Parts: sequence; structure tokens; C-alpha cells
Amino acid sequence: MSNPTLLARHAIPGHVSLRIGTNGLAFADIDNAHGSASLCLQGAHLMSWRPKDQAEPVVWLSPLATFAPGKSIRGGAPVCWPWFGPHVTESGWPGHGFARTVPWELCDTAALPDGSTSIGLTLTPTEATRAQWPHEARLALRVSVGRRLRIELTTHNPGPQDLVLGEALHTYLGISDIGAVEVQGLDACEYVDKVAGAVRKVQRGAVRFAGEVDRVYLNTGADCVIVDPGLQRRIEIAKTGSRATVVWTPWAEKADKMGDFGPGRAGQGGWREMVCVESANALDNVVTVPAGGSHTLSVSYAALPL
Ligand code: TA6
Repeated sequence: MSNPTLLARHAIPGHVSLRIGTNGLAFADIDNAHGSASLCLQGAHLMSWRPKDQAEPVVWLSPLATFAPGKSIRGGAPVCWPWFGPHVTESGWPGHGFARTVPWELCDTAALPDGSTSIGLTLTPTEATRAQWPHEARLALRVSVGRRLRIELTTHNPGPQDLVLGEALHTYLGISDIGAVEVQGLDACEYVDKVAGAVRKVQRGAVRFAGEVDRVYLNTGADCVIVDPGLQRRIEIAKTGSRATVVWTPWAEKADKMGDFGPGRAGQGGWREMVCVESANALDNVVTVPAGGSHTLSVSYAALPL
């Protein structure tokens, strides 16, 4: 939806404003008693989130992120759907599926009694999406910005056949420095180590970082915590409807190749100031959405003092 008059109907003073920005894309900006966030309607892409009591954003957006029709945004919480990673047979199709690069419909906005703000968006199939995934599934995303950030991704399957799909909320979390943080909650989990050529390993203790990490942790519904002594905070990530967790940092060489992470606060590279902890259903844990049924992947994020 990029019609300014239609968009304006969803504005709520003190909660949500809507704007048409770079390259004609539509954005929703939320600012309430609890914090601020921005969302791009293309991809239903939550771009950033900062609670009022945090000096630094909790959801990280690259300063070099570009906003263009059909392009993904570096940072935020990209919606990966209906496959995760490269498509299994079609190498030319978009990595992580098409949901993050197509326009979504803004359905509703609401100011809730606890001071939080909610936004609902949907994605319905088009000729272009059917060409890559010939199913009638409807996707809905609800974002609630309150003391916590909540994101709920629901797949509705009105068809007569079960649907198997991969998905993730590929969230970039803001940190002080990748070398100083750890991710807790994955001890003893089996994971697929993509950096080591998809070898399967078992996590021992917390995840710490001294090089590129690209791992899909399997069969885990566990909450994760990013412990960050530099920013004196921990980011709690609690999920339901997700059986895989992806942990990713590109490290220097890959970030340089990708070229859109920015210089970072101290000029050491913006990639040092983010880590992706993604709530997913992928690889062994792709999800089956029953005929006539639905499936919801829901994640909540909170930043708390150490
Ligand atoms: O989730 C980790 C990952 O799949 C990595 O392999 C990495 O390439 C990353 O996502 C970013 O993908 P993107 O397509 O957004 O550049």
C-alpha cells in the first residue's frame, strides 16, 4: 500500500505515523510511552526497535541499509518465508524466500490499554509469488511494541493439502561488540555448522564468537539470552512455534564482501555491533501447516539490566 491517503487512515497520534519514503516505499513509525520502532511495509520488515530506557537500539539496522523495491534491508527482523536459506532446487530464486521483498498490506493499527502499539499486516499470493510457490497460503504478521517487542508470524492454509515450509524471523540484535557477548540457551543442542560445510556438531556451554558463525540449532524451543557486559544488558528472546534457532555473525571478511554493514561506532565495522539470533523452522525442523489450518511462530524480545 503506497497510497498516502489510505495509509494516513492508520495513523494514531502518540502511537503510529505513516510515511512514503525512499523509492516510494511505505513506512510505519511507532513512538509510544515504551519505546520507538520503524517498519517497512515492503517485507513487513520491522527495521529497528529501541525501548525508552535503552541508549542503544535493541533491534539493529545498518546505517548503509538500502530501501528499494524488491531488495532486502540489511538489519531489523527480515521475514524469511516460505523457505529458509537458498531454495533447494532453484538457485536463481531469492535466498530466504520472497516474503521479505514483496509489498504487504497494512490491515490495522491499535493503541492498547497498556500503552503498547500493535500493527497487523498480511501477504496474499500474487501471480509473481505463485510462480515460485504455487500455494494459496495467506501470511499475517503482528508486531506489538510495548515493554517487550512481540512479533507473530501466522501462516493460514485454506487449501486441501498440508503445506511444508521453512521460515524465520532473522532478527539482527544490537550489541556492544561481537567478541564480548555470549548467547545462552543452546547448551547440548545439535547444530548444523554451515561455516564447516554443514557438519553436525553439539553445542557445549554458551555460544561465543571469534570468527564467522552460521549455525542452525535443531529441535530447540528454548529461550535464548544474549549477555552483553559492554552495554550492561541482556536481551531475552522467548519463542513459541519454532523448533530451530539460527545464530549468525558474518565476521570481517564476509561482512566486507557483503559491503553494507557500515563502519560501526568505533570504526571497527558495524558487523561487530550485531548478532543474529533467529527463531526459525528450518532444515530438519521445517513446519507442516495442516490443510485448512494455521501455524504461528511467535517471538518476544526484552532488554534487561545485567
Ligand atoms: O541466517 C544466516 C544466513 O542465512 C547466512 O548464511 C547469511 O548469509 C545471512 O543469513 C544473511 O543473508 P542475506 O540473504 O540477508 O544476505
